[in-house]
Amino acid sequence: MRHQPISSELFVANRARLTAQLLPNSLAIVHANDVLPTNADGSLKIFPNADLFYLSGIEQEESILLLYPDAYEPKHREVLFLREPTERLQIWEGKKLTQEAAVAKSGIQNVRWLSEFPRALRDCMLSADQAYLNQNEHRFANTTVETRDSRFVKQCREDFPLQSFRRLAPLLHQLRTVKSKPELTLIQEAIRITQAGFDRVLEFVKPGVSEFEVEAELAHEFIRQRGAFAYTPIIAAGDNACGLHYTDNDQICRDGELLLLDVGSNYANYNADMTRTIPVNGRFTPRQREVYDAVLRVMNASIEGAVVGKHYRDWNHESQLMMNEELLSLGLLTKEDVAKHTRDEPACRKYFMHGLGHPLGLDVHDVAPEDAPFADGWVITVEPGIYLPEEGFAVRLENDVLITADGPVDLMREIPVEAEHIESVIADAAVTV
Ligand SMILES: [Mn+2]
Repeated sequence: MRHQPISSELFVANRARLTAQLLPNSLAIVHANDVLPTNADGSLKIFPNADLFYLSGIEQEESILLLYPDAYEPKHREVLFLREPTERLQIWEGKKLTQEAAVAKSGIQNVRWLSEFPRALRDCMLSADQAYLNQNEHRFANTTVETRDSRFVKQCREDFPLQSFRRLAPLLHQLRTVKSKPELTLIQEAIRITQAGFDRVLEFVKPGVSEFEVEAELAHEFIRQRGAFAYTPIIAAGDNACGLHYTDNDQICRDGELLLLDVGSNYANYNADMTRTIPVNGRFTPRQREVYDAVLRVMNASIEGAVVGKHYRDWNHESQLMMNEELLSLGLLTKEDVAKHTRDEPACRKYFMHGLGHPLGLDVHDVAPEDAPFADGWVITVEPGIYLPEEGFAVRLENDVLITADGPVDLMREIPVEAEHIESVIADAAVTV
């Protein structure tokens, strides 16, 4: 992996936090993600399983983590099972983790080969009172394709029909939402790399460049800094920005247009998620500027409003009320429209149709406990937007924010966002060239 080594203390601490939540005499098992097939004999690069990484720092395919803190046999208390790095495997697939390397990465002392897993599983299943099994329980997850974890659940139900199974995901959601110091350091590194990519785009963009050339600038900067795209970037000029999930990035950026960039770098599996909207020729038109400033005011006020104890739905609703007022000033809504506003039918929905933000971490749309209020240590995105297909542009701005007991901390406060600041950086870049 390209990222710098991470101290195993992070993963040791994460396992301690999880095992403290398990019922007595419980087993918990987490699997790596599948390497997904493409066409013919092709496959995608593995996308590390966030839960396995969180608990072990292991990113290698087919790995299995078994936790049984109350096991009678000390060797069963914490075990990592890996593919055996045979000579043949290393010739065809490259270097794989040795037992020593896996111990150093994870802090788990007992690292075994996969061939020993079935026997260990049977031993543990027959002495544990219950087994916590994992599955993707993100509310909006696409579950069409079965994961290794979900196939394992089926197998366990067949092989151990009288065992009592419990859901691991709610415990992991609760733990993963609250970021520890080392995790924040990794998120901040992802943000720093994202900022470097954006700086590069500010120097690069001018009328006539294509969206994919902008994407290439970002890719260059992210990869050279040990990062990678956290998600397929949205590089959308003009009215392309009005399609919320536009990722073709195949059009030309024209004079007078705005360019919306929804991009973030990933670093060591932690993600940044940023949106900026910049003028292709370096100057906002008066109309673009008034819409821009409206979105910026809503973002700044929403960052201020991201406080401990607030529920997402209320925070989101507050942003809609602010947006109603902005849209009224912009002549996009009438007083009658605003008077009809309800939580279910927000007046601003025609121009601001998506949610205000989401938790961020090992997943871009990170897991979080259902219906819990914001708490100290959460990292969320704040991303209001106004979409005007009739006028051929959209503005969305997005910063990542750490919620603390002392108030919100804008983790992207150093990335240019004021319209005048953006204009001056682009102007300076033009002079230097
Ligand atoms: Mn986002």
